[in-house]
Amino acid sequence: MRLFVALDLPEDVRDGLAGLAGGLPGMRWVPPANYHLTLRFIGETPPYRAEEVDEALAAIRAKPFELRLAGLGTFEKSGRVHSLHVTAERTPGLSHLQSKIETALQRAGFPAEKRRFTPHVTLGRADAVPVPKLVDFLQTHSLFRCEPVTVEHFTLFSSQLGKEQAVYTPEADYPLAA
Ligand code: 3AM
Repeated sequence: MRLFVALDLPEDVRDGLAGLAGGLPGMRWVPPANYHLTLRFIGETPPYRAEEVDEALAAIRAKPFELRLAGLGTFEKSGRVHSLHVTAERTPGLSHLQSKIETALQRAGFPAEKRRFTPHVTLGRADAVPVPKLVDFLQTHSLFRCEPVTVEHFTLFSSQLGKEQAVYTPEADYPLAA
């Protein structure tokens, strides 16, 4: 299974984010059901290792926290924008949970994630979006923000890559307790 650890998002936040989708030629918008905030990408994992991942995640103790989504951003590769996202504030609660997950997975024998944690929710992937249109879109929505949400669990997802969109399936939920 191809696994990743993420926060899912409540309906009203999904609705708010879905309101941003549209009006950009060349953007493949993520279906609202697929919105998530990745905490750790794990990748292809055999079943016995998936069980170890589950045990490692289940042992994590962390407190609920407020998630704040505000502002838009893009990721680029070789000077070309490849995705558009809403940015999440790197609050202590979010950073704490992400580093607990990273530590738990390293202890379970997974190699360290080399990329810096940049919390975000991907809205769309860019095929060939005209730059002026993208700049205009980013300016129009620069003040976008969601009501803060209290995060009370995190989730292990499996991902099946499809031709159009990936299918994400929640495999296990892990509560955060005060
Ligand atoms: O949360 P987002 O949408 O930014 O791009 C993939 C998606 O990110 C990312 O994991 C999330 C769930 O699929 N992803 C896919 N392959 C990856 C890899 N090899 C990866 N992240 C890191 N390394």
